[in-house]
Amino acid sequence: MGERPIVAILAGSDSDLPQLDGCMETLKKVGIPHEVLVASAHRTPDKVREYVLSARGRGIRVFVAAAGGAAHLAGMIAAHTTLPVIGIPMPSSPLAGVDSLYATVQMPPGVPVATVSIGAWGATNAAVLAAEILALSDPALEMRLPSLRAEAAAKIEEANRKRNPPST
Ligand code: RP5
Repeated sequence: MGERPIVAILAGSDSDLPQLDGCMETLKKVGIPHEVLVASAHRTPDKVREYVLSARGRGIRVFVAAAGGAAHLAGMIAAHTTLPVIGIPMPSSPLAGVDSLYATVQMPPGVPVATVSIGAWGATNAAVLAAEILALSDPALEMRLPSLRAEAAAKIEEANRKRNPPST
């Protein structure tokens, strides 16, 4: 996508990226330019801070942050910006994402992280939620959003057609 990114997707590790395919695909489907950065709240804290502080000036409007275990990435981003932050808890550790869910969702009052479900489900929903936020000030995007729901409904109907083929 050649346009300037308006959604920033941060992942705490390279190992999180396979969970995030649905996020990128969904943003692409509705034509939202985005960029992806691997940066860790614990391993590269300065990189996260610098990236977040420069993001608004570069056109970023929504952050999506995916991290696992003691998942502080989304919260750390939220600490440095008043742009909306969507957190995706990753199922990386032996606790399978329950740890990441608690770490991401339990932000103190005043510094919110909109937390979606664990793993790939949450990754897709993070993109949909980002699109819904951006659509509030983008009528053309608003018009494109129903296509996502229509696609999901069509899949259900296709499953029914396969299960109950029309009799000839
Ligand atoms: C977290 O630790 C990352 O977000 C990842 O989910 C998890 C494991 O990271 P790696 O050890 O695979 O780099 O910070």
